[in-house]
Amino acid sequence: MRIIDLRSDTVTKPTEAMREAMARAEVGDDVYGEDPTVNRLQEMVAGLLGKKAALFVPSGTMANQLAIRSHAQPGQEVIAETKAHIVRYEQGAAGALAGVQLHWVAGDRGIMQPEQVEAAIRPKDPHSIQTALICLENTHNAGGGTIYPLSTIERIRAVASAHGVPMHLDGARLFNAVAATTLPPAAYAQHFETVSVCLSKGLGAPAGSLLLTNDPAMMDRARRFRRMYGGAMRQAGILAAAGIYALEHHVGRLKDDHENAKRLARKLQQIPAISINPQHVDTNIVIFDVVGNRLSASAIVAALKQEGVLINAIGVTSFRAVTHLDVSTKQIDVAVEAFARVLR
Ligand code: TLP
Repeated sequence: MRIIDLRSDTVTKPTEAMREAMARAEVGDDVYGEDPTVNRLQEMVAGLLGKKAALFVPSGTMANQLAIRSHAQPGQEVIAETKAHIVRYEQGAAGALAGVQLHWVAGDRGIMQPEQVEAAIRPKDPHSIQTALICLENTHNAGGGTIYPLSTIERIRAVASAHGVPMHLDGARLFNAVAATTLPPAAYAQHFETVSVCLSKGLGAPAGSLLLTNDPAMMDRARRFRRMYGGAMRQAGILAAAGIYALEHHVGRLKDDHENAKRLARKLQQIPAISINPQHVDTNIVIFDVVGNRLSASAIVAALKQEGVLINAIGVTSFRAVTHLDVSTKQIDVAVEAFARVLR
């Protein structure tokens, strides 16, 4: 049985052509700044996002955490949406490693409004904790792959600038937003002092993320914290080559994943036990609920696994399915048949 793995777009495996690019990569010691392939990737991504500099790091979590550590002082506060990856899935690193407190703001499918952000910024009085950073996530993972409207970002930026607070974008899936809107990545990135992007989600590279900024002092701090956090690698060009290959070959095809996600959502809606609004599927993430079924979420996940379909439960009745380059349209249809059998 061929497994249809919809748990995440992180499960993709490097293609033969990507592996060849990795095998051929010219390498050097990146701690000395001497890996030509890492340098090429950094320049390429900086150019795409319209930033002066990029830093290659092992993971999206590290890119976000370097941003938080480099922007904020211990004892300060960072604003993030309640379901943000930084809040939910980074093992409390902002508190544990940067010594900051996260201030959650509940968005609508992950999207915060400027008025909410403004209300969360602390007054500059001597009693109050100080706001060091505002973090946005685009697309928003737990919100359901939601695209941040550019106009909302612009209005949040205006609030941030009025209060002198910098902004960080968790752009792990920024290229999904780019593929869906056809806006250039720089149109989003220009509003943020720092941006992280991942190569190992829908782009299909085995590992690697980048942190971007225009500010040389910020880049210097991030580079030092990368070393402190154990993320300074040596002949990392092997990984960077996969990233370059992914950016050259896998950005355009992200819209296929979005089509597959919409198809999955429309078909799941036909199953009586499933509650889903296909209109809420902006990109490659499909979040839905199973209502009134005798099976628990973990029992449903286990039953689907028996049928060769892997998904994640993300709540008592909620599930997440993610489309990616290792799942075909045909497999979406096969997966829906498995859902129908399990939830009959
Ligand atoms: N997300 C993973 C899990 O950690 C939940 C997934 O399967 O979606 N920002 C966002 C928005 C993310 O979705 C992720 C990974 C990260 C950051 C972290 O990237 P990595 O896994 O490279 O540390």
